[in-house]
Amino acid sequence: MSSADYPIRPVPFTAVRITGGFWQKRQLVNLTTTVPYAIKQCEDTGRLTNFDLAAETLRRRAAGDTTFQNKPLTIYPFDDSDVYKVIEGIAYALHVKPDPELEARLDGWIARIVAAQEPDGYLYTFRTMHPDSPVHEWIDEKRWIKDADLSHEIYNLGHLYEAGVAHYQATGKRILLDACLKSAELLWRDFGDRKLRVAPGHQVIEMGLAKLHRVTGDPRWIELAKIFLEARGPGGPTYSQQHLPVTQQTEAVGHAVRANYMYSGMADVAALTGDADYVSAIRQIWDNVAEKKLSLTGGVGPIQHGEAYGADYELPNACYNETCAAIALMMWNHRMFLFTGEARFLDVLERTAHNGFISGVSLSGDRFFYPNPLAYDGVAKNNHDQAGRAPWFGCACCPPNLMRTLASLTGWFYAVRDDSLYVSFYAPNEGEATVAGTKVRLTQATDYPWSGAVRLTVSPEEPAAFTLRLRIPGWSQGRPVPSDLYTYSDGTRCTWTARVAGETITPTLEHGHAVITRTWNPSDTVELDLPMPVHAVRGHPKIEAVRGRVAFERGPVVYAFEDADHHTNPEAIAVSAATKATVQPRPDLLDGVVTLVLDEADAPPSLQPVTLIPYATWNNRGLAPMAVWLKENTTAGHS
Ligand code: FUB
Ligand code: ZN
Repeated sequence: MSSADYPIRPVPFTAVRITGGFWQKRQLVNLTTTVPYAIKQCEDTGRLTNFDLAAETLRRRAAGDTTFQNKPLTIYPFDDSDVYKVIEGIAYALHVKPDPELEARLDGWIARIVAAQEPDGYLYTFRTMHPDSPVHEWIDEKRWIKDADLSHEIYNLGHLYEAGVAHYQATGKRILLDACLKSAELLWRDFGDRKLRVAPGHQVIEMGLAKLHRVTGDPRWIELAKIFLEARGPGGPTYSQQHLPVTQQTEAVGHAVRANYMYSGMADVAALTGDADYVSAIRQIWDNVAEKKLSLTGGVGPIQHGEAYGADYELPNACYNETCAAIALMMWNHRMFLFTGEARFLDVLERTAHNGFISGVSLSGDRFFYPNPLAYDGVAKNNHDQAGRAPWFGCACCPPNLMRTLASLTGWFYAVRDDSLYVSFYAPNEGEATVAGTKVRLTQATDYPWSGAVRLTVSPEEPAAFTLRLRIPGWSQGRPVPSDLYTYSDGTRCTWTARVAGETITPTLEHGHAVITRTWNPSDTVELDLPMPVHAVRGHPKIEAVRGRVAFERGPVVYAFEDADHHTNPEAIAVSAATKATVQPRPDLLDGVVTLVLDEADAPPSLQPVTLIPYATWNNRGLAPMAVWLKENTTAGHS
């Protein structure tokens, strides 16, 4: 087990249970619908059978049938990774709630995967089932050679390692973890001496190796992650972040999922090895994203061609913003927080989580968005050739990624450093952390994100002195994002308040956290009140797509106009930033949301009242035009 790691340690997701509200609904649908649905999709589409086909080729050839080979049932050489992500998600689900039937099903899957592994540890169904010649143009005659390009051999392994570690931690069973270690030994033999230099064309192996390192304590795995990072640049494709050595990269460029996975992997390697150069590079890149490349919804990677980050301020509304890119951005931001203790990283994470991430799955849990645009015309087949939320995709990276993230998101809620306990995320939950040697039970009662009133009960086993660090979200201090990329039109800061054991306190703010140091007694309460007015938001003048437009948000939730409410295209209306907005809870709508009703005097009577819904819930009522950024009516004289 590794002792060097992030200075701030997250309280594991297994120690925190959501007890109600926004995330409980989503997590429940994830467990009861998305998990079985994703299992069925992996089985029905042939993703799992690909492993059987690879195993069959191995068996038949070993038995002397030297020309036998199979063809894959699916399109992409990275389809193995969907199975691994689903396993990881199921493992997280099992951790939270044991389910012998599900575990047995997983055992069956894992046996099929292990049977497809070649004797030397190589695991990649598309080559193993069809070894005499490449069965796909992305694959070379030889192993690894085209990984720098598109073979995804090493990418698949990154997801395998994440799954293997999760499965081991959830069940105590070593079978998948052992397959991972056998595969990692092969990587070590092939790459460990640096003679073969391949920069993985799609990152994620770095995070997978960091997890293998943490669980085994074997220093080779983190060394390998470093070897893969150091193989990058100069002169390679920007698309896959091979244009420069990683420590010289200063801007977020290229394919957004690849990029954000790489920045997360660099953070892990830095945490585990103390390599400060990685940290200074990803800090600069993060500044570039927060200042110039982040959608209001917390999505990134707006350019469809190359699924990529754009130029500075290139933030179109009909954007791509892949769900996986949002997930990878959250991973990266969480890691930045674990390094620094700065709440601004969590502010971005929170914005993405409540908007551009959770928009990726329908309220029913079985329909998905791959891109998450901020405007839609009601007809375009922009969701990988499908209009509206889709049942699945040929390239199905997003749904299983959503599923594993939702199953484990309580891992963001709390963190500990020495005698400090960080409260990072607000949602009804019960958790347990150890701070300065004392076990502390934590309970949050709140209706966040619909209300900013949070009642936190802090219950150490016995009276104990430690520091509570409560995140005071940027939005409650008049800053929608940690930069000037978006601003509130009224420029106001709200006055948040905190009370401890019934007494009002005025804690100091450090790195965006209210710091409360005292001797805590069992059942002490902290009441945090974060007022949640509705804000009209404007974009930086350099963002062409939002010039002359305004968006609305409340707390961490971004709102959208959807034609399903009005039967009018959002482009037909204009609203004033000064319009009075009424906050209207609608338990009957979209599984229970809070809507904003704009008292927009200049809208035609047929449009009154103008209702806005939380962006993440759009397209749950059929196809209809939608927009986050509405034309601004600057002539109306509203109060
Ligand atoms: O290349 C594997 C996955 O497919 C990427 O992460 C997604 O962006 C999609 O291209
Ligand atoms: Zn994806």
